[in-house]
Order: sequence, then structure tokens, then C-alpha cells
Amino acid sequence: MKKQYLALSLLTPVLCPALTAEARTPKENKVTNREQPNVIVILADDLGYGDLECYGAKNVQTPNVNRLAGEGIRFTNAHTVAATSTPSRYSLLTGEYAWRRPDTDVAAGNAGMIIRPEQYTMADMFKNAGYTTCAIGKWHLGLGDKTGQQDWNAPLPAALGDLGFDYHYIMAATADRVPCVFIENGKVANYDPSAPIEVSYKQNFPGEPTGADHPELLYNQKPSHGHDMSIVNGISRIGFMKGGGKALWKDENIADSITTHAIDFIKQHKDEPFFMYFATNDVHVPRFPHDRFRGKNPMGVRGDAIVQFDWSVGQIMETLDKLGLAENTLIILSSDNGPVVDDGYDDKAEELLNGHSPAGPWRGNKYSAFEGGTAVPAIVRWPKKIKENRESDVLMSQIDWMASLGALVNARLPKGSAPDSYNRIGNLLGTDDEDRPWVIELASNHVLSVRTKDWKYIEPNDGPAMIQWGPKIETGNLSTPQLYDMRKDINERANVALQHPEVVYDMQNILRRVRNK
Ligand code: NG6
Ligand code: CA
Repeated sequence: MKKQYLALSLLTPVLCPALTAEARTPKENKVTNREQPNVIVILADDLGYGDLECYGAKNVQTPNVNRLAGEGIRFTNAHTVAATSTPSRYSLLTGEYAWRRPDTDVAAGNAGMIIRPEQYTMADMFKNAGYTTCAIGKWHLGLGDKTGQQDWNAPLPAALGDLGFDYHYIMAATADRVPCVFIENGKVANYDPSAPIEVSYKQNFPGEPTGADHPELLYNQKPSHGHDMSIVNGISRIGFMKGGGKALWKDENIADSITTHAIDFIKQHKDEPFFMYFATNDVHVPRFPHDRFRGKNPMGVRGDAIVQFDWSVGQIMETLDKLGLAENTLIILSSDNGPVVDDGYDDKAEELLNGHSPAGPWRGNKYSAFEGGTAVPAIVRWPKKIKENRESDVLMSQIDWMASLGALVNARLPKGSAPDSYNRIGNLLGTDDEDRPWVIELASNHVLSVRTKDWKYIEPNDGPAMIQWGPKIETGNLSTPQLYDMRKDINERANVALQHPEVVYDMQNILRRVRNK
């Protein structure tokens, strides 16, 4: 870490003599603690900044997340690296910007494993620091060999065990992508030999119904965009699949299933330091929460999925409480990208918003270059060290979580690993409120933005202003540079690039420097 920082800061004056204070390389926060807490990263899916009660949501109750925030720090200026899942998660788990690689876009369910075994991951880091590690829930970073020609009826040739996770119980991709089975330690969980699994993203299997051909077979959630291929549990998905039998998940039980596995893991490892990456399926589509969470708010299934997410969080907290582990367990709760309402199923989420603003004060949504794409809730609780409950508007990025947590547990990272991650543990623990000098954000169309505390720059792009495949989502595209003054225009309305060419110049310099690193 140290080495990396020094190398960059030495380069800085050579490459960019004119950089202002805002263009500095991130500094490292001091490590103030070397004790080893358990660490749980709770990563929701498509949960927006405005979707939690403690972030101002009015139509939905989230008592457990509220309690977590009330016992820790609630961050109001935290960013994912990307506005979609795969690149966001890649960056979080490797400390490398996903856009440095060409193959980190939203992955198919049969994609080869994107993070390669030789890469050093957050899980490797914890494992080497003496932790027992696990990943539970949504994966969406590919599995198996690079070709993606997986045989789902045999152990996968590469899985999370090769990435530092001692245990995993995961969905290969997303709930709307086949295969609709859980993978446990590199094999289909509850594998049913009477129903061999076949998966293709190219063509259907003879005789298998699809949502496009047989809409009468679908339950109430019909696709609004895409999602018209294989039908599993009455919901049509992306991709074709055959078989699965008893191994197929039931959508209404996904939250129960992953939460139960998370609780079991905590119980089994209560006496040793553990790291858990708990990535929920909520609130991604198809939203199919269990009956007991339904109808609890005026927003339909999207609201119910938020309630279900809150329940999962509550179960983890309760388990820690019961086992006496809460005090020395650091929980970070966040989301993988900004919110989306209509994401391809007609689930009435749009019609039932009832005034709710999933992205809170930010413009744009999941996919966008505007802040709504990457501005997410982030809560850190660690009762042993964080004594004062507070809110923090420190500018931060998930890219730094690997190096920060590494510093916390005194991990030594191999040279070249986590190349974009800086130790900013003081920000996470509330002992250092110095903003990251800049944050880089990746939109789904590969446009990069730079955010500083005061400014937001979006690089020019000729693409359309709205997403083309259906829902009314702004991409943030404009063919000329965009600059917004975040001190007085957090909703990114007035493009002031022409009024502040020197700031545009600085922002472009930051981007060029980080790109060329
Ligand atoms: C899109 C899907 C969307 C969602 C997204 C990935 C369509 C029309 N849209 O292609 O439903 O699955 O990919 O979401 O198919 S993410 O949160 O995992 O990145
Ligand atoms: Ca997502």
C-alpha cells in the first residue's frame, strides 16, 4: 500500500504540474487499530440511496437498518465504482477499477470466472490475515474456466475457493438469469441427478417453453423488457435452461435461504475471526419476496423486497447479539449500484412509488453517469471502536474498502494487488473526515465521471440521453463536457463547464492520470 502511494505521489508532479489541491492522489489514513474484529460486508442489490428509512424513505420501514445506522456511522457521500453489478463487485473485491479490463460488464449466468485465481482478492487478504472467509448470496462475477462452457452437473473447475473464500453459497449471477440454482463450494447445491442441468445463452432447448412463446405459463410478473426466455417458477428469465429439478431455487425463499446459510456460518465460526461477504438478492428483479413480507407498505413488491432486505440484516444482527459477537464485529452495509424501478418486469414498482424517491436527492438511476448511478447508502457499525453515532458526508468510494480493511487487520498485500485501492480506514471509522480528493464513477455505457467534494465532471459521449431498451432512465450522456457544482446543485441540473474551464481541465487531468496509471 505504502509503496503504491509513494510511487504515485512521486509521479504526480511530473505528469501534472498544474494540478490543484483537488487533483491530489488520495492520502492514506493512519491505522488506529490493529485488533481483529469480525468483518461482514452486507451488499444489497440495486438498493438506492433513498430506499432506507434512515436515509429519508417514508413509504417503507427499515427498523433493523435504522438500528445499525443508529449504532454506527451513516455515510451520505459514498460511491460504488460502477452503476451496474459486475463491474461494481469486481472493483470492491479486487481493489482494481473494473474499467481497466474489457470483460467486466454485466455478466451472463454462464460466464467464466472473471476474477482469476491468481488475482489477490479481499477474501485472500482476510484469509491470509487469519480469518475464515465466506461469500453468501449474489455472485455475478462468473464461475469456472474462462470459456464459460460450464458443465453444471459436475464440480466447477474454478470457483470461489480459488479466490480465497473458504465457503460459498451463491447464485451464479442474478435472479433474472439462469441457472436458477445455488452453488455451494463449487457444485450445484441439492443437485438432483434425475434432472441434469443444461444452460445456454444462445439457443433454447427443444421442447422447453419460453416466456416469449408461452406467456400464459407466467405468473403475475410478466416481462416488460427482455426476460422472455426460459421459465422457472412461473417467471421467465434471461438465458435458456433445462433441468435442475429439486435444485431449482424458489424465488420467494431466496432471502430465507441465504440468510440461514449466513447465520449458520456465523455460528460455526463464532470462536475465530471471520469475514463474510453477504450479498443479498434484494432488491433486484424479479422481485418476489416471501408472503410474510408482502403488503407491508404502499409500494408493492419493490417496497416488500426492501422490507425483506431489512429482515435479513436484522437476522444477522440478532445472531451476532445472541452469540455475544456484535461488539467486535465490523459491519459495512451498502449497495452495488444505484436504484432502478422498472428493470424489465411489469411488477408495478413504477406505478406504486407513491412519491418515494429511490435515488434520494440524486439525479439518475442505476446505469447512469449521474450521481444516482453510484451514490449509495453506506453504514459502518463496530461498537467496540465506533462509540459515537454520527452522520458523515466524507467523500468515499468502495474501491478503498479493500486496502482500508486490509490496514485494519494488518494484512500485507502482494505487490501489484488492489492497485486502485487506498487505505482510508480512518474515514470508515470516523476518525478522519478528510475527503477522498476524487472518486471515479463508471456508467453502464463505459462513460467515466470524476466526483470531488465540490464538483462533478462527466466526460463527453455521443450516446443517447435516455436508455434505449425501455424504462425512462437518463444515461447522463452529452456530447460536450459536463460540469456540475455540487456545492449548490447536487441534482446536476446546471452544466457550468463553459463557466469553469479550469475546473474541467483539472478534472480531465485527474481522469487521464488515473487511466494511465
Ligand atoms: C439488464 C437487465 C436487468 C438487470 C441488469 C443487471 C434486461 C432488459 N435488463 O440487462 O433486468 O438484470 O441487466 O443488473 O434484460 S445488475 O444489477 O446485476 O447489474
Ligand atoms: Ca445491482
